[in-house]
Amino acid sequence: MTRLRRGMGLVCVMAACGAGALLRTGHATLGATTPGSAVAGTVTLTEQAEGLHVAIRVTGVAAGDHGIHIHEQGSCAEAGLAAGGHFNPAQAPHGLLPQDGPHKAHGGDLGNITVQADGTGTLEATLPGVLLKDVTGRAMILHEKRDDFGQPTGNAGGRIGCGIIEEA
Ligand SMILES: [Cu+2]
Repeated sequence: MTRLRRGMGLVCVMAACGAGALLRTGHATLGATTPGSAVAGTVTLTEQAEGLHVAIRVTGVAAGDHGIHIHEQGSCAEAGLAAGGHFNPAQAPHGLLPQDGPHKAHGGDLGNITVQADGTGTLEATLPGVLLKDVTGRAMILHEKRDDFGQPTGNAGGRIGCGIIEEA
């Protein structure tokens, strides 16, 4: 029986099935934090055995690397400042979670998304030790500048895009 259930779960991964599936999925729609900005994006989150898989696509963003993190609060007000600091349940230093692991990075440390000359960019990353319920209702923040992984939050500057993570 256990084998059968595992097998069905795997099928769901391939078919990306929705309600009733073993996998939980969530999403966020990123919008600009300031009037007149064309920043937009979509985020899809999928719980997997290795962690929370996050797929991000942005448009209308200046070319180059931009820090992107899950922040503590679920608000995009005040040009994104109301989202507060990084989601950091382990009180860890700032880092790159997929590479550094949960003891050496914040739960929301996704690093950078690279934006092309046409203003689009994509990022796929898996956050080990993070469940969808941990981040549901929190804000995904896209920054003005590159995350240089300096302490305490990577010096990524202003918050140009923001969206609240919801369970799908
Ligand atoms: Cu941030």
